[in-house]
Amino acid sequence: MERTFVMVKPDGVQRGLVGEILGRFERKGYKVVALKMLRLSRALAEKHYGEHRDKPFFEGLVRFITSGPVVAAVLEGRDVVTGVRQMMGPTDPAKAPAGTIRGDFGIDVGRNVIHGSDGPDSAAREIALFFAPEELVGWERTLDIWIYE
Ligand code: DAT
Ligand code: MG
Repeated sequence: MERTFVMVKPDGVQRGLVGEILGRFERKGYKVVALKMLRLSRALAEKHYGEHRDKPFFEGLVRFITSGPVVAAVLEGRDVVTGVRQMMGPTDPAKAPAGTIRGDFGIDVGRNVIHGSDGPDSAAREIALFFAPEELVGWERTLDIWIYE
């Protein structure tokens, strides 16, 4: 089983979309194994978005992501990294198909409501950045026989 990191961004929290977004992942069949609300420090935001340090949008991105609380989660499931990215849709909501989270709830690329790791390596890095090992809860879900053959 694979794990990924997702984060409802400050716009998603302010707009009351936390339940809707996490609910989509739950209904898909992914299992929540860690969950918390926090407000990112500038240091954590700069680390999280380190790959974008030299982009023109970096400063605005850091200011936005630290502007209010976020809800961070770790999801577990088969091929969950790819599956979550598909459910999120492309970075720019204008290009995101209806039915995806960004397509359904976003308009502007700078307000695209959700973050999700883009690969297994970034998933491992981001999970470790946001959660201590003891915050990751391994649990048996009796429902799994109805989700996985
Ligand atoms: P994603 O969040 O789909 O992984 P990314 O890693 O390329 O996309 O960029 C991180 C975030 O930065 C993205 O969610 C929104 C913001 N961003 C990306 N490209 C941008 C742009 N051209 N203008 C403004 N913000 C941008
Ligand atoms: Mg990214």
